[in-house]
Amino acid sequence: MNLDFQKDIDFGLSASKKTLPSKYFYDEIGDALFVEIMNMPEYYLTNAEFDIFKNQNQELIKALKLEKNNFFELVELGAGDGTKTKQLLKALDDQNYNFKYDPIDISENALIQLKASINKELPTVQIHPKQGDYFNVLSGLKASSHPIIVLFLGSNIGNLTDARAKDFIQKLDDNLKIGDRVLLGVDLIKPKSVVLPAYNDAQGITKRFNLNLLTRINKELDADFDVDTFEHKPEYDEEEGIARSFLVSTKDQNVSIKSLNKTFTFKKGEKIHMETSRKYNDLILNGILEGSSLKINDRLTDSQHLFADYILEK
Ligand code: AVI
Repeated sequence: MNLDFQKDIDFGLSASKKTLPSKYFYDEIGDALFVEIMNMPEYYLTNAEFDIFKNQNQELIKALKLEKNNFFELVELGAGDGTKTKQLLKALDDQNYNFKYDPIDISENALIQLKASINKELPTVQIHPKQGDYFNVLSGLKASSHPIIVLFLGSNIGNLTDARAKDFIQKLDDNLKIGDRVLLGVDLIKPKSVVLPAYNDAQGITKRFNLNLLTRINKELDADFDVDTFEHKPEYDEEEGIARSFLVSTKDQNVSIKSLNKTFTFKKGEKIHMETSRKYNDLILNGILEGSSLKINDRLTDSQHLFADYILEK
């Protein structure tokens, strides 16, 4: 039994405005649904960042100030399947840069698959996967004399509230030394007509992705959510630049969670806040970086200016 999961679900559903943490979307089914999301025509984020890695890898290398004769370590937080990163690794490898690649992930399985695919596609790249908490791994690297380049891609920082993103940056800052760099991928603020469909696709994959957390609670906490009685409703506030996903109860109902020994009441129309996806610009990012010693050095955007990879330096 995962006690954090139990505690977080209880806390979220007991709040006056119900909420569930989106970090729990990613069980085995959630991982597979997220792969489907990344392949949907409406979800522009993945293709846009891939475009930067594929078509501007030389510019990335320059902006990151990577030097051929100076060994460096590329540390990727939450590496996934590495599709984008492989473009950069290939460019570095082809040009004989001296580096190693350390993907960090909570999932041992994701790391095993990533190592196998890098060994096959880029056999001369040194890969050292590290399973565990990002900051535990980073603190272990702090003593190294060579530069650390942290990759945090995919607008994953966007799933944190601004307060949590600030905490995250602070912790990252604490675990880096002067001169280390961060490549931070963020989705840019843009019109609702582009953002909202990315979270409300025609095939209903994002809806299944959200509902899967209710199914996970049913399975892991012995609950009786009837997923057919919840509707998926994403919203996007263009001024703030924040997309939020909600599940809305279509009727008055009670849901019992046996492992908590509790029943939760839902009114017809009551919402559960499922996920925050913040979009960025320079001003917002500078606000998040305030108080840390990380500064924006550069930024690259895709050809349609949908997505940005910022280069930060400590
Ligand atoms: C992982 N993360 C950046 C995605 C996002 O865009 O917020 C998760 C996602 N949620 C719905 N679609 C994709």
